Amino acid sequence: MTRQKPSASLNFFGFVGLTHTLTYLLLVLNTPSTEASAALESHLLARVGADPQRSCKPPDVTERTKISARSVTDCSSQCVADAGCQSVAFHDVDGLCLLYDQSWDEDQCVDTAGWQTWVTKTVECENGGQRKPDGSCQCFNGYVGDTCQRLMEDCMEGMESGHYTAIGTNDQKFLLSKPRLSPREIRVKCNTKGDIVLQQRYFSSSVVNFTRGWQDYVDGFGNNAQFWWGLQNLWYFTNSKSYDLVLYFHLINDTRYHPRYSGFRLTENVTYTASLGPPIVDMSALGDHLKDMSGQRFSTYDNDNDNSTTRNCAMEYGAGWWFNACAEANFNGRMSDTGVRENVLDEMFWEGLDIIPKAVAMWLRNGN
Ligand SMILES: *[C@@H]1O[C@H](CO)[C@@H](O)[C@H](O)[C@H]1NC(C)=O
Ligand SMILES: *[C@@H]1O[C@H](CO)[C@@H](O)[C@H](O)[C@H]1NC(C)=O
Ligand SMILES: *[C@@H]1O[C@H](CO)[C@@H](O)[C@H](O)[C@H]1NC(C)=O
Ligand SMILES: *[C@@H]1O[C@H](CO)[C@@H](O)[C@H](O)[C@H]1NC(C)=O
Ligand SMILES: [Ca+2]
Repeated sequence: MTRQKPSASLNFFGFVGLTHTLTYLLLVLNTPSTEASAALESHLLARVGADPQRSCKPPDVTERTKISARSVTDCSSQCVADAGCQSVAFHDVDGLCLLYDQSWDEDQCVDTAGWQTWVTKTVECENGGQRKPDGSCQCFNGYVGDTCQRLMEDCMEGMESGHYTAIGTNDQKFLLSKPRLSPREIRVKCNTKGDIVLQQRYFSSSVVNFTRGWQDYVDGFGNNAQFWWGLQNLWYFTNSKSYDLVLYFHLINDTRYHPRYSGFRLTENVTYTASLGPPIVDMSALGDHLKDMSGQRFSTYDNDNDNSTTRNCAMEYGAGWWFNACAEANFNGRMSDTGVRENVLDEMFWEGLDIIPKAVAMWLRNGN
């Protein structure tokens, strides 16, 4: 049983195919006890052997170690802890546990009453995963599964898999994900609640300009801190699973709001029409100012798909959005540090708030 250390550091986009050898014990023949089954699971052990009733022992060769063990689990863990151990034989009446430095297949196992034989099998933690002391794989970068063999469908799956906290030193991290509909992997920013961050902005001296054309809004733009994730990504995700839309506002007086709308989906991938259900939190303090958004196509100043024949809403609002004719909020509008609403259309605003947010975000949260 060997363990290789990573030979290169992980890099988000170009991580190399590090492999770690994971050894696991396999039951050759004989039925595992309940206790043994638990050990199999905790060590990622799988069972082999066509006839589970068969009792057998390895051929007559000298074992590397002969010890006593309370159970086959106990015997197995002795082997897991021993780097040279390839197989074990356990006698369940006298508790004899034999460790071998070689492995056996079914044909080599000699029928002998009272003995059960387990062998190790070498598997790899894939995609940069590392073997943990309990024998399972710790995955990175959005990979999940017993051997880190596939990408998570979304942040929530990554979080629930236990592989989520593996990278990133702050509370948000970029991972790779592959929703069902997407032909390729997609880079996602995940927050601590398992949400996908689809838009994030705050005022700074190097504020990202959100007055952008169509292709930028389709593909996404910005940097790791201030960005628009992209309509095509949003289309892939919202058509692969159900999501709610959570908005986050951090006002300049430090008040924060998290309005949540049910059922956010883009219904097609040409003009990216939004479908949005009603708010599922109390909006009385804030007012529902996305109520005109559902059913609208996405518009940018160079691609006017809004519901006004006389206006180009995206140009007036200096932003891409699902404008009706036009909107009561401008999440993608210009940010300023004045703290005071100027009552112009192209600034970031939410109708009814006389002060402007210093930070906003939009999150996709798993829905029903
Ligand atoms: C943002 O970009 C738009 C379009 O290129 C441009 O007209 C505008 O001046 C820019 N705003 C700032 C603050 O740079
Ligand atoms: C757009 O959606 C259609 C299904 O409505 C799908 O067949 C097609 O592959 C999608 N194209 C892209 C680029 O997502
Ligand atoms: C578009 O605007 C018209 C009024 O001009 C309105 O009747 C219609 O419901 C709007 N469409 C949507 C999808 O909101
Ligand atoms: C911050 O401003 C909002 C909007 O004017 C107001 O509703 C809220 O009460 C203010 N919060 C504090 C702590 O002053
Ligand atoms: Ca128009």
